[in-house]
Amino acid sequence: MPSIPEAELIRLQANQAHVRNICILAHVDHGKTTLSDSLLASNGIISSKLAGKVRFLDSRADEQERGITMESSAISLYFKIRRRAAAASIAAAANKANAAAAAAVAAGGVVTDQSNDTTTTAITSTTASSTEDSAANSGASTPAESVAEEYLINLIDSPGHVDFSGEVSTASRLCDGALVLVDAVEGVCTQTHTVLRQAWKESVRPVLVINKIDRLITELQFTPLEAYIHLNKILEQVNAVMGTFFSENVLEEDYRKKAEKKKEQGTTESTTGLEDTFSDWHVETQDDSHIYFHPSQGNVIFASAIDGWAFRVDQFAAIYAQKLGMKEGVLRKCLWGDFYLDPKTKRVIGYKGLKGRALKPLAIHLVLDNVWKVYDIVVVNPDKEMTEKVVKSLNLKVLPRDLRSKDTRAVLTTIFSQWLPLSTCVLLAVVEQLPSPAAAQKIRMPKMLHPFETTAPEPTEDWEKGMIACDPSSGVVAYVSKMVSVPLDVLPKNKRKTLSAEEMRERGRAQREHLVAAAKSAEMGEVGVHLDVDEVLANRELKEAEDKAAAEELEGKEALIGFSRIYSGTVRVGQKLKVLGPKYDPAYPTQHCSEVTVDSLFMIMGRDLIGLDQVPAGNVFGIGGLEGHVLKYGTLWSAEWEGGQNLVGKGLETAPIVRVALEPEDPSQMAQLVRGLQLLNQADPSVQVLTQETGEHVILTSGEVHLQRCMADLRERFARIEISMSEPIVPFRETAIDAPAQIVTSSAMAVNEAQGRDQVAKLISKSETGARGTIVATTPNRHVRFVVRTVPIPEDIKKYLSDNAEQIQAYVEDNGGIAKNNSGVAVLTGEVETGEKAKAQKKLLEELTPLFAKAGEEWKGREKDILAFGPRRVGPNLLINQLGFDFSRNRNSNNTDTVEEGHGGITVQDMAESILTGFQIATNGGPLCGEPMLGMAFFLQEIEILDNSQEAGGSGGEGRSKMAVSSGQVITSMRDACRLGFLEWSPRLMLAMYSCDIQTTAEVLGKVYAVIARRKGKILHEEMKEGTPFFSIQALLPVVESFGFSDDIRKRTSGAASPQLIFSHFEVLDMDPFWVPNTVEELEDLGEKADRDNVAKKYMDVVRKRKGLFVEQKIVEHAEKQRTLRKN
Ligand SMILES: Nc1nc2c(ncn2[C@@H]2O[C@H](COP(=O)(O)OP(=O)(O)OP(=O)(O)O)[C@@H](O)[C@H]2O)c(=O)[nH]1
Ligand SMILES: [Mg+2]
Repeated sequence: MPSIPEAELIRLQANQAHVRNICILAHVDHGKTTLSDSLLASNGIISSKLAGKVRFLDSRADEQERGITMESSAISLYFKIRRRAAAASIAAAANKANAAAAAAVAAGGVVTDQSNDTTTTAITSTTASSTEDSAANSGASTPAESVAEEYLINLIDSPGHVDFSGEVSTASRLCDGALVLVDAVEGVCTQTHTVLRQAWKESVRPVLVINKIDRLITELQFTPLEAYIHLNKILEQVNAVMGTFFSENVLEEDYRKKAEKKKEQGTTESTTGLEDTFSDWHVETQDDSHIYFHPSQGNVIFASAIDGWAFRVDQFAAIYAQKLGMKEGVLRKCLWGDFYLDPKTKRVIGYKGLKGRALKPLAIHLVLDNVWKVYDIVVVNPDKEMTEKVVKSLNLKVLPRDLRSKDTRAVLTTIFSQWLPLSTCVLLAVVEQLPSPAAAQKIRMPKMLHPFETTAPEPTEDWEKGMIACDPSSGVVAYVSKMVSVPLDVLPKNKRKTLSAEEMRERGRAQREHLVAAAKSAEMGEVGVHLDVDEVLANRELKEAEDKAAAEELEGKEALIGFSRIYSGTVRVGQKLKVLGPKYDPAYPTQHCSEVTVDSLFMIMGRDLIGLDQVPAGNVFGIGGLEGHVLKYGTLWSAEWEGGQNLVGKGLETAPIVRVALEPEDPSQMAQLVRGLQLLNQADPSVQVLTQETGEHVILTSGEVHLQRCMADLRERFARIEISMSEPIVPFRETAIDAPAQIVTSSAMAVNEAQGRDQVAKLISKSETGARGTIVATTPNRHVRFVVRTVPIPEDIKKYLSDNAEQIQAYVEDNGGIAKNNSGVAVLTGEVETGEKAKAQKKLLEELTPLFAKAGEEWKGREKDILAFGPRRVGPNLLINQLGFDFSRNRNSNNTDTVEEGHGGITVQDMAESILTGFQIATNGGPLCGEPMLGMAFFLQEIEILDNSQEAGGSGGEGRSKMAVSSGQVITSMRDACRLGFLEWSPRLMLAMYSCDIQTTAEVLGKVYAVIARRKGKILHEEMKEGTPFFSIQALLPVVESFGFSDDIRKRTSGAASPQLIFSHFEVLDMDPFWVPNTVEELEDLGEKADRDNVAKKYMDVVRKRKGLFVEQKIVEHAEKQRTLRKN
């Protein structure tokens, strides 16, 4: 099949109604890349024989090697349909109405029924010769009554592995429609949920593809009836997921409406019960039928990507309608569900009409039986004669040589590629079911621009109108969702032009003539320029060498291309545009905003790029010249328009949890590493690149596979040097629980003392009279004394704080207020000026109040005294003011009466900032191993300025310098007091946990369990997948134990199981890291330090060692051979 000329594709970009931007989404390994292969083959990009085998879009070596996609790739495809004129007009009308029911035109419009009932189950041709999708036929004469329609389909293949979920969000942001694949055997998996949710959030319309149907036939050996039941179950599962999104939405909207109404009515009025019933009733009546998948709606495709076939049931409706004497539209509705063919009356009957007869549903009778039959005679019980008969009856043109092939799978592919070609079915569904950019933007844009409004206001601004109308003549608005790094030699301007065969022949001829002429002139001794053959050859070599050198220079260099979607206007090369960064805020139009000149534009064709001069609204494209302006994503805005709007959305990125420190093997190559890291940071939205205080370069990745890909990228593309990598650093949290007091304080103190603070420890000591966790601290200069009590936060509040970091952030971040308030400390009830912050504060207080009230007397009402959250001002630890006076007010404010004056004119309020800093430092690194604390509250109970300070008194100036000294000392004292208070309780480590989903067969179940148990995982849930021999297991696994886990499982189960790991939460490891054996038995069993058994201690020591902290351990220096006493 010849490939499509570039010019055709470029021409189609401008025809908006005929453009579709789609992505393929699914759980890992459900067949996305294999499916896209068939689509590429239809455009002649790869040979159709190789489709499904090469996985062309997995262009990286590691992708091919591992068999999973790691980066999304885009490609533009051409699709041509020829419809009957009448059908085409229906289609146009349907398109206009944007009705999903556009399926009315399906392939059937022109299908000729050429079936002869030679086999028992009638196999009928739905050959799509009439809906040809290739350019091969584009030149052929078209029948007078048919109309050709051409489409441009911009397709993005996304990865399914959970480590790369970030790529799914970028892909769905750019697209209007999605093909959501589900493996017919595995059914709905975790990532299927995730991608469906992402599509829902982005208002991307999905089409469901149930892939790998062949596995039901050949692997599970289902009968068509069993398969029908199984497929229905999958449909139910997917629809159930869609249903939850819908009801969530409705409830949310309902809540919002109610809130708005309340506001209107004034806050004093409370809503009556009547309204509630009204809204409940309202929920029930919302029509949600449009969101579900059903084969009769045309939004479900059944496919086997590997065997290259796919169908929607309406293809069969077209054929059988005539045969059964029914209207096509009616039959289409009956081809899936409880509909049967009454053999006597030849009429379609419902379930009631069965009257106890055992008839097959139409879906089996007319659809599945046919597919099963072909598999049966070709692969399962090969029967050459029958195959030939069937091929003939289907009127397929298969060469006898192909039919006789020993490779039954190849025969199968050949038959199916003509009977139910995958690309035609899928592309047709895309064209009919998924919206054009203009239709999609009408719905998506208002949601994107006003995510919090129930009904978006009428557009008033030009840019709003342009975006909603997808107007190519308006100003430019585009969104860059990702920076892709491409080798420089791929750029069209650097590509050595590939010559066509004709050009090459022409060139050869010219050169030969030249040589002959030169030889002749030399012979004849003509005067003039003497050109000898050697010289010509030498010239040529020189030229080639130059070319080669130029190519070599480009080799290995990378350029960054913005992967973008244009919503409005037409972007042109050389145009000037504004770039709005992700932090851009229309309120501050000059910040995070810069200007760029468009350097180049591209159509992305997998690993190739086609240079463009302009791109009109509604297309996905690549853009050059953004390097240095866009880091990971950004918005492009017409330079003529004032202001702008930030289009950056919320992604799916999994929290980056795996952290490694990197350094070049050769220290002199540090600069390359830094440059490489910069590139990596830009090219991958989910990686975080940091430089730690220690100067170490650290990357944070979302999982092990992601880490390996980043390392491969760094080594081979971005830095191109050898890099050594530290052991992965896994985060822990430190917390304390209220267990009976242990005799551990001595050991805990040992840690403190070892840190060289024994002297301080005397100044900071346990209060003799106070409750558990109360610490009295005095600064070394004995100027300030304070009492702080540490208490573990009750479970409910802790959960709230951990889950609502965003809310807290909204309160703290917008908090210019805190800085303005001179002392820097503001209680949660403090006055705040700005709207957003006030809202966040109100919400926080509202939600915390009942939780605090429930937590007991000690907590009740304390939410109003929260001075700070920590660490980093947003964490799940609290500093609470229990002083009984306002600690936050500074002396300049009016209520001086509460201010306690100390000596030298220094007040306790002057120390507020230091107390706060001490608290932040302590919560950022606890006493166990310097990891952040989680769930600790610190009650500041007393603070005073002492008059017995050694250098007390003095004038104001002296006082100020003393204050500087004291504030420094207060910071360290506060930090140590918090840490010591923490140790007064029963300290525990918290482990980062992965939630882990594994699908496996019963035979290897035992092995999977063994691996999980050895790595200290916990099985949460185990379930047999109904109707299949598969088990699905859910487990929790500590991240520290997870390295090599996937490989381990794969190896032990010979590849039968592969886990998906997603970071879930931090969990308390209920084991005292300071526990040492006390009884004689324990000592005998576990040794003096029990380091074999105390896992918590082991983890703690590893971290301490890494951080260079003191580790209590015995080193045997002069070991002698041991003798066992008992033997002597
Ligand atoms: N039996 C069968 N196997 C299939 C089918 N489609 C794909 N496969 C196989 O499933 C495996 C995964 O296919 P891919 O296309 O790489 O899956 P993917 O969804 O792109 O995977 P990721 O991109 O890593 O998420 C490959 O071994 C394919 O050969 C199918 O229709 N039937
Ligand atoms: Mg893939």
